[in-house]
Amino acid sequence: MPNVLGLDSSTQSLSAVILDTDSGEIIAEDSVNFGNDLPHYHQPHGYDESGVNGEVHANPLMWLEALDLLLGQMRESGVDFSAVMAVSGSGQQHGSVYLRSCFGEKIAALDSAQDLKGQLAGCLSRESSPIWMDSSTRVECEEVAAAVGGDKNVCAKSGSIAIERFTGSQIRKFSKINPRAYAETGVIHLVSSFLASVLAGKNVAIDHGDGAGMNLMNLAAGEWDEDLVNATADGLVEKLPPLAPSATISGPISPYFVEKYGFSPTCETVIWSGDNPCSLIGMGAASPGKLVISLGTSDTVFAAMPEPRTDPNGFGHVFGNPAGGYMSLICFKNGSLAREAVKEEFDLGWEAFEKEGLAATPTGNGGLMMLPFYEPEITPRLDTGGPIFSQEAKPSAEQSVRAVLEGQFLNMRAHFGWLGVEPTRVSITGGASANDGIAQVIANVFGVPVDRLDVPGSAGVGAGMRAAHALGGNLAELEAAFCQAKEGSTIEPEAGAKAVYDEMLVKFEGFLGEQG
Ligand code: XUL
Repeated sequence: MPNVLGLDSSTQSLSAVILDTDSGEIIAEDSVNFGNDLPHYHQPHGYDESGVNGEVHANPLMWLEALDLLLGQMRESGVDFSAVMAVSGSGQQHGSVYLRSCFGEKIAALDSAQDLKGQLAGCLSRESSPIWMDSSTRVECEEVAAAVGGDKNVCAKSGSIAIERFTGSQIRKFSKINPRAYAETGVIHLVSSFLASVLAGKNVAIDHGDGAGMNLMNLAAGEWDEDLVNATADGLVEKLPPLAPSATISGPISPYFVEKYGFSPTCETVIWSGDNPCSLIGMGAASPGKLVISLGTSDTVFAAMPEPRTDPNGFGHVFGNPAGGYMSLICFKNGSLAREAVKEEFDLGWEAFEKEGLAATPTGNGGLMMLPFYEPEITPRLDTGGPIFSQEAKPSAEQSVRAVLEGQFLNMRAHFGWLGVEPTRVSITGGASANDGIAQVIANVFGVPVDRLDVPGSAGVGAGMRAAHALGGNLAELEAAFCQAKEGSTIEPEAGAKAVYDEMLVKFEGFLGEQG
């Protein structure tokens, strides 16, 4: 089996991994950080920080320049792209790129003596791209929902209620504030399909994984939903690329990359997906049964779903699973944000969150509970104005550490039931996943073993695995090769702990309910 390249265009960086599917090894890895390596865009964290009223945009030319820079620096360091048989990628979800009709012709005839940015800058009909952090479209969400009979209908059709960061409301806003530029737009791509098109040298499809994050795709049909598209903006259907299954091969890589970086002219391009669908693959969780918890600034919970279901409360999302079927994604805003707030309040180190630190307090914290919502939470949608405790006396530092962790993972348990997934294992990823104490609380709250995988950047690895899968590779074999638990890293639940949390969950749900 061949070498495959997985790219990951995330909020802050563009990274690449080359997987040798014979040996099961990652043979090359590299990354470009937008803030450090491309400082002239003045977007130190990958987006313009001067946006007002919740607007968060990024410069799409920065993503193009990053692609040239990354491939160039890999080639210089001796990477042989001629051995790569297929390439796919992962993009931060929801972000959109607005292009004139000439984009298709331009990417079909790129000159390898010039760069991507210079040749494609003139194709942008909107200079900046709204990204997933943008929350400026409350009004447009309400308008779209009202036009199709309410959020219940939006959710039943698209897998999510109308969400500010999702692409549909962002497109609607653009069509309202700049109708002329909207009219000049020939094609609207996601970050994923934009970069996939550049690699393929032609406009390619949006996959069902990322397409589901737009509030425009009919989840059951895997096609654009006429009602949602019409409710979003005039003439939108002609501007949307087609939708296709994630394992779609879009043809050989554009000559630009052959001439400039030494790719083989027979290297296949596979359409890209969103970072969460790619992570599902990269975490070895493509089949139902495994729950993945990603511990980041926000925490996310995702899992393959045995059947399509939507969250009756409207907090969770359903996307296409790149391996076929569906996946869920639930996002909790107060992730490391809340853990760090406790750490800072008591001037603690991370060892306070390790097993030894947690040993100072009992499982269940003697009944003390915390709603760990330092910032307004989105699951559930609740603004408590800061954390709330179930007792009046001020908790100690040790009690607060346990309370924030138990509160976070009980809140996850309280909100993932609609998936219909009874997890037999939980895999954790993200910065805080290395912490044994945090992993132990997760194992105890869910009552199942917790694995830490040996995957450096699950979205990029998942993109590479998707490329191999599209070429005919066996996904189970790819998972066995690339998604193994790190040796000695599995944490088993402690005896009796699950029973404590089963009882506590009922009280926690009541406590949540009291907040209205
Ligand atoms: C998911 C979401 C984020 C982005 C981050 O709905 O908004 O996870 O995909 O890259």
